Amino acid sequence: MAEKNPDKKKTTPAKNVVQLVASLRQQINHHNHRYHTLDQPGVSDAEFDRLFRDLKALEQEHPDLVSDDSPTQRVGSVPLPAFSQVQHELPMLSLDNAFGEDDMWDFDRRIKTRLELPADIGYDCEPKIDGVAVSLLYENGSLIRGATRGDGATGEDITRNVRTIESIPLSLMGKGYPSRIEVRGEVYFPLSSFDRMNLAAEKAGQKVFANPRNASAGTLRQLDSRETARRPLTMFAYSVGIVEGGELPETQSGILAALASWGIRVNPLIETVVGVDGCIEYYRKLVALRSSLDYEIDGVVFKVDGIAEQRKLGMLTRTPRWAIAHKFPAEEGITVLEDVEFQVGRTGAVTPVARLKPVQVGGVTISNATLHNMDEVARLGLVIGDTVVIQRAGDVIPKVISVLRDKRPKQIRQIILPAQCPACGSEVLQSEGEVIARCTGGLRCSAQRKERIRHFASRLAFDIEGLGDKLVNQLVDEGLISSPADLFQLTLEQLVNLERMAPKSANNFLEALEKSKTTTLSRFIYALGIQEVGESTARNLAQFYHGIAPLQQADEDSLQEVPDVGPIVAKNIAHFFHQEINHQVIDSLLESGVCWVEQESSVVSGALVGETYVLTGTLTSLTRNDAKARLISLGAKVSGSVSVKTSYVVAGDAAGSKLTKAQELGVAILSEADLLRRLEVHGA
Ligand code: JCF
Repeated sequence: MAEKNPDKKKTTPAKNVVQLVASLRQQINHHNHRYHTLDQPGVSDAEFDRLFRDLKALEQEHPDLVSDDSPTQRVGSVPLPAFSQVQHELPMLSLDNAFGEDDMWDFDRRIKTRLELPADIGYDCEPKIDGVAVSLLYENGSLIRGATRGDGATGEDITRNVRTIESIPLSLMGKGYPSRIEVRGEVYFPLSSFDRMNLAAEKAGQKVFANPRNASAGTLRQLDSRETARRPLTMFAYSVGIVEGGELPETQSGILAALASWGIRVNPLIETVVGVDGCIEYYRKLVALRSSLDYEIDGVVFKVDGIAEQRKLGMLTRTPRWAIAHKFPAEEGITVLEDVEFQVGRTGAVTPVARLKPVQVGGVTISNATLHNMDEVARLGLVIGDTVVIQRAGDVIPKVISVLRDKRPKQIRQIILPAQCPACGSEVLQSEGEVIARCTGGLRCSAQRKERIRHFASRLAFDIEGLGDKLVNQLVDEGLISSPADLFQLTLEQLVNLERMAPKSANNFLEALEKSKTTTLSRFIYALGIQEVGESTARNLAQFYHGIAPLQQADEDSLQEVPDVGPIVAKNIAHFFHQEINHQVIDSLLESGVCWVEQESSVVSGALVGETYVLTGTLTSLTRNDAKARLISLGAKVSGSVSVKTSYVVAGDAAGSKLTKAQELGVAILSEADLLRRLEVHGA
């Protein structure tokens, strides 16, 4: 934004000044692009500084000439109070993983089968950067918004921060770009700068970052963009989201080349290969190159190169069928098991947790690892005092993978499952044939209550900012809350009386609570914490029932009509709603103003929108769940009972009363073969 200088007379800049400013900007952008994007500096630092100083001086003399996309405007500005939310118009996907060559061959086979293509497929291969995914929106060539991935559907508006990143163009170069285009990429902290920064921070007694990934995430989420501007973040683009008002090439490699031609930074190691053999060769090459790169990679991404083929393959819940991440093997370390503690989870599961002598693994200090359950402890033959091999892969909790028996000391202690819950003292029971031991205290157990509240507040649930482990412990231990619903009854007075809670933080927390009240039905269902109802099942339930009341009343039979809900999950859900306390919690949440937008919008398009199917009888070439999921992915509804509203009844073998009813009502009847043809025609 231009600031007016009151001492200066308002002058209309002469035409040659306008031209000079434009020329300086053009030169600076050109050299910036060469230096930060192509890694091919064209002038000396001194020469570049001179151009920059000249431009700054001219802009100071003629504030009217300052524009948002001037290279002088990358310095950041005053802190924001908070980030606002961004709804991604197209979801930002994650990737399915392959952990070895077998998984790669399976991936390739699935693709060839679905595409009915016997010939080898062209794959685009990229290093998988261990950074932070961001979305950049360009309108008419100007960068107008930057956002984090968030949960894939909703991210945070970090426009001010991405504008400070030198390798991200404020305006696209060249021509031929669509009038509206969303560029997606991975922002990272170069390793060389990371080490330098941490060393300096350590000397100055300041906060050091655990690893470059945390440093990039922390830097991108700075409310003070001047701080972001001081750090040398950069980005590699890997794909596009929204594209309007223009055409892009019909291959992934072509799209990346087009992005590069518009000044976007694209990894020079990206290649297109043929078939799995080509992918495996690329993977091996990257394993060898890994330690020489100036960024961390945790694997390699393979994508079907043809966009038409990608479209035909479509997606699963949050990952595309046309891409896979071949992960590098996890990193290992050796340390001593000093103790084992038992943690009580959300559903009462009592889990042994290893307390380890702190050890560095892949640049991260590890002092805890999961032992899963007592069967695992027995399988490892583990005792306290043992020297163990631990493994960490990316973000997942480290685990103990083996015991070094010949290092066992004389002084050891056995690991014993406690008979009483360490949190509430209730009996711990392990049912016949079950691996998991559970605390029988239910919601009387403070550990279960805490975990339930933590889950409720977590990112994919209510996403309540500021409600971390410490605050949950404090609130439950002080007796201020015992269920998620109690959160919304908290008062400012109660909060400021807590230890280490300043009035400002208390206010922020109340605001975060208020903000979290507007949610979606699927997040709401997920947040309830029903055993084995994850994010994807919650979404299916939301799409099926369109409301919480019908779900609360659903019986096990009806629940099994929902895609991916089998007898066990149906039983868990029914059991959950059998408990009066859970209805009270839901009522109380709704009374305190929790609400969501009416329709779950995940599938609003598709070839079969408006059609309702009923499946009956036994299908032979696919499961009913699979059929349901594929119909729903095309926008169809799948119902459990036949009515005049039913569009088609699919009759498998030995179809019974539903088929009769369809014949009575004159509803169209499809065979299994008809269904398959229909699914295939529409690419599901
Ligand atoms: O470099 C990455 N971390 C990366 C992440 C690269 C990709 O090509 C990706 C990705 C996440 C999702 N592609 C998708 C679709």
